[in-house]
Amino acid sequence: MTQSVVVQVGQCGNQVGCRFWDLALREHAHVNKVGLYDEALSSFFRNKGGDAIAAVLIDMEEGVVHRILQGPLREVFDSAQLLTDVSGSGNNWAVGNLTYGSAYMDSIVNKLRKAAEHCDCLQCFFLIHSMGGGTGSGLGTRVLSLLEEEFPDVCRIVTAMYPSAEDDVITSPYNSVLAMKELTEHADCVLPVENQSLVDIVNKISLMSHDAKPGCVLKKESTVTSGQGGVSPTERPFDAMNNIVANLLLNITSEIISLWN
Ligand SMILES: Nc1nc2c(ncn2[C@@H]2O[C@H](COP(=O)(O)OP(=O)(O)OP(=O)(O)O)[C@@H](O)[C@H]2O)c(=O)[nH]1
Ligand SMILES: [Mg+2]
Repeated sequence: MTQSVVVQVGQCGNQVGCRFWDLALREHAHVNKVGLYDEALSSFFRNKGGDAIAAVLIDMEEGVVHRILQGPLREVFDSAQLLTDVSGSGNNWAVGNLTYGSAYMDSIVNKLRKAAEHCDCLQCFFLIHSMGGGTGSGLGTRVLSLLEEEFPDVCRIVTAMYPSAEDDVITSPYNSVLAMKELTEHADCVLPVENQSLVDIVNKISLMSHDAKPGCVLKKESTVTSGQGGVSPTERPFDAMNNIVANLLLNITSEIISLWN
């Protein structure tokens, strides 16, 4: 019984989303050594028409989604769940929200409906996106309003990554303000995550694990500190930060899942 569908939009949404799937699968493999499809998996994975992750991946650039498809996670994504364009939204909220939002509206709605059809008891959509980029903030919030129109009774939980003060994207404050208005109108619950705080946490963790004293609560190969064994063979920028978010989401959703089961 699949109960949640994850919608990952833009570079950040897809990178964080994939980190989440990676950790969820590794955590499940740790407790279910024989790799059987069970009730715990059924909250996010469907077992009809082949095992697949209950997710829709959207990015108006191809790079990130293509990289995901070259890694081990390609086995668990259905190509019908992916939507990409070539040039991205150029860090412009309006291009994501209005230009791509209108051009791809039908195809996004079809993919969302298809994902929902595979669920016996759909309870929740999890949207993951950045507030600073054009696709994540613009198209991401357009998807949110489409979800409200199409599935008014299904809960919409948004994980929104806020830019740090020294963000490279010059338009990120504007994009964030425009996206924030949409979140207040269309989301049921927003988990705001600030990139600067993630950087601070990563630095603190790295300090703790480097001068690990006896009795230190942090294990060396903990999934909080390292993405080792995960989807990408080498650590990429944002990986350590995204590990923190993926752990946060995993902890939150395990609560929801255990309540439902
Ligand atoms: N935490 C985190 N932040 C990210 C990641 N990738 C990008 N960002 C942040 O997200 C903002 C840029 O948004 P992106 O998600 O790259 O942009 P996009 O949604 O792909 O939109 P366009 O590239 O304009 O089409 C900046 O504030 C970046 O610092 C990531 O993997 N993790
Ligand atoms: Mg992009």
